[in-house]
Amino acid sequence: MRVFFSEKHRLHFPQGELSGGELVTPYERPSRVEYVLRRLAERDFADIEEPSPIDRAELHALCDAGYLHFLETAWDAWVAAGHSGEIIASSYPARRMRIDRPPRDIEGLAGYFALASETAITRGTWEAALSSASCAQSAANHVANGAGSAFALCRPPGHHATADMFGGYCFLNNAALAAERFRKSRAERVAVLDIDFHHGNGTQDIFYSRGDVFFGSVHGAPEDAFPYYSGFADETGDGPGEGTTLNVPLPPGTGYPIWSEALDTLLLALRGFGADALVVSLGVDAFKEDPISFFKLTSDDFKDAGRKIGALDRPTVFCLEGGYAIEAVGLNTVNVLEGFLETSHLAIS
Ligand code: FKS
Ligand code: ZN
Repeated sequence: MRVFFSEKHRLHFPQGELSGGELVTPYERPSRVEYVLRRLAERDFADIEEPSPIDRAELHALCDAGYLHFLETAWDAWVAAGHSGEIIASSYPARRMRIDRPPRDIEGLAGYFALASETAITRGTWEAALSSASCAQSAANHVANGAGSAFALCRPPGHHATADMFGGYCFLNNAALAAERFRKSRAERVAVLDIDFHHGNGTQDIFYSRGDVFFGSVHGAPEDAFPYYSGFADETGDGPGEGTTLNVPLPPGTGYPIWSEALDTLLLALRGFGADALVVSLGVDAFKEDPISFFKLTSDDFKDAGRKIGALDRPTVFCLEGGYAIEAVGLNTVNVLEGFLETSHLAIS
């Protein structure tokens, strides 16, 4: 399985994440990727490629122009305004306030385009986000050209990012870009399967009224887990997309017996949908030792989950999302890929 990876992810390394009322070292940090690379090397995933440059047209087709302009220029505007820390959003257009008037002031604009305050923007964030997105595009391209599968080693992650909001460590929705690349190629119908512990609100939002892209997710119940305000079971899609969103929220303490049943439910729905290609939002924060999540999966469970996904036999792109039990992130991520390769008949290259 070919891996797409760019060292440019390092350009995004904020010093602070707002957590529990303190600024802590971000959970989503560059070393996560080192552990994945190390495990890939141990398990002979030697085919690692630099992604092609981002396809701007596809990025602009997916995202709001004002949002992209904000991401690209935010750091310079922040510095020009005399701020010395990192960009952290603190004011939001909440209920009944004006979302039709993006402010000129950069601090206000940051909140205008944010969905949460834990995620800082720094000097290199934009370039890192572009490189991450390009990994997803290149991986989808590789699979669209006939490979059975590919792994986009994305960092920063993407599934919380909507067309016009960042947050939850995400800036550009990598999985959605991969799905769109598939749609542009031979795939009439594409499915996104999100097994990250957190609900992929961004991906859901992007495809919510689309009948050609299915979104299925198993995640911590919104009553108890970020992103809190989406991911309920009654979100099923809209208009032409009615029935193409499927959420399985699960409570604190959930282990593999229940989690894997949810995965089976999602896979059955994907099968019924008749997806020509699959994008997996591959977060491994459902792991029992994850510091910010509450499921109880073991490393072996991730391998089994991979086997189940492989049994779908769809051309598949995996996009890395979350996972914060840093030293186990490599093992758990690669276990999913290995399980997949065990059962997928398409996974020849
Ligand atoms: C810790 C609260 C953490 C934010 C959680 C973000 C999760 C991000 C993720 C992604 F895949 F996007 F990286 N709140 N005090 O794992 O879903
Ligand atoms: Zn997550």
